[in-house]
Amino acid sequence: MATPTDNLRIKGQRLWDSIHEMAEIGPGVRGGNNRQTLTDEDGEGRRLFQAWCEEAGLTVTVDSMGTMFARREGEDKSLPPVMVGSHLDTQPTGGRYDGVLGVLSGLEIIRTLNDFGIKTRHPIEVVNWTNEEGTRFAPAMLASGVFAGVHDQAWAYDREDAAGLKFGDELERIGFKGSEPVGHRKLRAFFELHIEQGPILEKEERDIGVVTHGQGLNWLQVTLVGKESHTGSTPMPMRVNAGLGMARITEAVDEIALGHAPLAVGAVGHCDVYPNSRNIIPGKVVFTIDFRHPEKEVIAAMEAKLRERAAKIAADIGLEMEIEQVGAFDPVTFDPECVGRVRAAADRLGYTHRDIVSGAGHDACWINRVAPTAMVFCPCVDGLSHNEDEDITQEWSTAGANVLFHAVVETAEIVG
Ligand code: HGY
Ligand code: MN
Ligand code: MN
Repeated sequence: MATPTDNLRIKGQRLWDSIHEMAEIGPGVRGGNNRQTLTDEDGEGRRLFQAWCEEAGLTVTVDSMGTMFARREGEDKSLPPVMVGSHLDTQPTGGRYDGVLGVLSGLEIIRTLNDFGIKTRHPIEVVNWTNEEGTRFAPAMLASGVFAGVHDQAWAYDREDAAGLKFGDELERIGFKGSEPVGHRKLRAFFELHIEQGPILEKEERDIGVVTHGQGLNWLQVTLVGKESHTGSTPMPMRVNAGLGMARITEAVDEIALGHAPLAVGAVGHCDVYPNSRNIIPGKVVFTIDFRHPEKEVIAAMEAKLRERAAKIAADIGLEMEIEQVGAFDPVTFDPECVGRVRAAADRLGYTHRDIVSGAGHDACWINRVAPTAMVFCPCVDGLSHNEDEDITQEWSTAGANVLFHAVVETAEIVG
């Protein structure tokens, strides 16, 4: 059914310019970004986003987890807003588009509505969720998790980074500890545009991914304690090498994931070795395992197998072992009505598309618990992300933002 806005498009060049202006804040060492959550660079990026929102006539509020909501009033102020956004924080060696594309596409929707003087019945709010990445402060999607009632705010405030700094203190330090209670806002729906962070769309030459589901995630932190001693003079049979334990468990993670091919994935991405000296056998290691799969039962089976194999590896070497879950969420099924709007918009606008399951976690995965939620994916070059070489084309960003625009505006209901 034709609608008055069918021929409306966002301004792709304006979006592209904003993305690359944001990318100048917290530059990486190879052309990407290092704008980790609650750092000075994150604060600078937030202030630039706030300035742009205010230039576009939006009212910006900040909640007590630092999440930013930039509101365009609806004709009926009493209606719950349609929210659209993602995250501005990046990995330490992150790309320029992971998260940023989704936040600034939300702003581009507002800019386009302003250009044409279009009003909507529901208010629209552009959102920047705090600490999506979960690198500096585990777990990932921390603020959207508190918003969805999954995490307790006091627990979140106590999360510490590698230097022992607390989340709550750092939020205050950068000036984004807002007064609004978290999760206080009821919403009509939430939409998030994100790069796929995988190879499927580019390989199949599709413009758009219609995200129907998100796979589940399980982060297990393993601590192994052995005995520090001289790497030169300690006879091999006398060693209690925590580093060896980590190496064997890392191999086991790979085997367990491959044992559930083709969809299961597993890796160790973070590790701290103590005392981390060239000529001391590691007395202690702390490392994190990341298991993911679209089915909850398989994630549980991988964890059980890991615990069994790790216990044997530790016993064989004589290591003490502790395994703690530091992050997890079940597989997600997004809202069929919102997903249908994304698919219909891609069709109407003439973009090639396919349904897809998200391999990465997103704020949308938590918000789906408290409001109808859907995601739009655009391709990324070689499926690469969480790497400074992450890259997309302007056409892909424009197509994704156009589909997002139509899904959001249709849900917010144009007036007049
Ligand atoms: O880990 C994730 O999937 C997300 O990038 N934080
Ligand atoms: Mn992301
Ligand atoms: Mn990411």
